[in-house]
Amino acid sequence: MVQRTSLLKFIIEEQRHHPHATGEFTGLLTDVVTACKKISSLTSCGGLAEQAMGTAGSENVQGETQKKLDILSNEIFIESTEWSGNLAGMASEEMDDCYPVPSQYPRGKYLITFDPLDGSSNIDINVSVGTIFSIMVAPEGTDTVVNEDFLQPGARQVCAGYCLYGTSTMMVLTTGRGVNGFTLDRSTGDFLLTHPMMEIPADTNEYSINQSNHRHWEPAVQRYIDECLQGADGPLGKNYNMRWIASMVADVHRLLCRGGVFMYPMDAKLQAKGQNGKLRLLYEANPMSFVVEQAQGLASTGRQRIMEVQPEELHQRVPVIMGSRNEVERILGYHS
Ligand code: AHM
Ligand code: MG
Repeated sequence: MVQRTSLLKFIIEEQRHHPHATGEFTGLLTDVVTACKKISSLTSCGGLAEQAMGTAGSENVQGETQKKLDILSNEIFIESTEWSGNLAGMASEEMDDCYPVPSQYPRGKYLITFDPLDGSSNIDINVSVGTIFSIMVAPEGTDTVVNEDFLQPGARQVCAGYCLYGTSTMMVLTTGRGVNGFTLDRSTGDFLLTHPMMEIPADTNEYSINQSNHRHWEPAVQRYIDECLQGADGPLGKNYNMRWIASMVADVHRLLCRGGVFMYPMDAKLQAKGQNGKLRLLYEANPMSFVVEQAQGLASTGRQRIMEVQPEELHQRVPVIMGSRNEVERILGYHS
């Protein structure tokens, strides 16, 4: 039988590369893993968990309808991570403001931002969803955490990753030393290393975009997709394939496994609503950019490296273009 490294063993071995590590980070990551296992168990019940299905009758701060599972997953994430003394505070797509760790618990040095259940429009139809998270260090000298403490560029993340609730449950993460993927073994409850040092091929012939927004896109994106559609007869000289799951975790996971470009670019429809993109910088774009860059890919707004964007507010949105290096470079060339 193949002997696979467990995620816990992997994290502890990683810790040994940092001689001054106190174990706080390892503790935090262990709590994140627990949260994701619980959310995995909940989402896999599907229609059997009737009390968890459907809309919650509320909207988040961004005016989007919240599903009951969005709120339950958010609660699970908080309960699993707030108590152990590793965190100073958290911020979530599903909460208006940040959540400082309650005073009855010791305060740690880390901050975490997360989207507890990304792609939740897919819940009711039994299609893959996921959790995305990003860990950074709280600014020194802060007592009670405030929203401004989270406004750090993605380049300052110390760890980021996602958990994909698909045909199998997978945790994929980076601490800045490559990207590793672990699959949940349901018989033991362990995540085991199945995808070591994931690398995105530099070239691809697969793209992922909500093509129904074509008429609203900027000319650079329209040009690129039009050229893909021309296939071998057009300037790109090869045939392309298109995939759109409408679940960022699943769409980005695919490009991590076999290459591709994922885009949620700026468009006139979003602009008319006063939005600078669809996806959120702190909960979606930054963590996924860290993972993609660590797997040799690129992640950009079209005009700037996503991880260099200075966040100005907690729920800020950005255009996202990420994936196979050569293809993303081509699209960036069209923007300039
Ligand atoms: P969510 O965080 O509310 O689930 O929204 C983010 C999701 C992404 O997972 C996905 O890429 C995108 O929204 C899908 O958008 P669309 O509905 O335009 O296809
Ligand atoms: Mg989301």
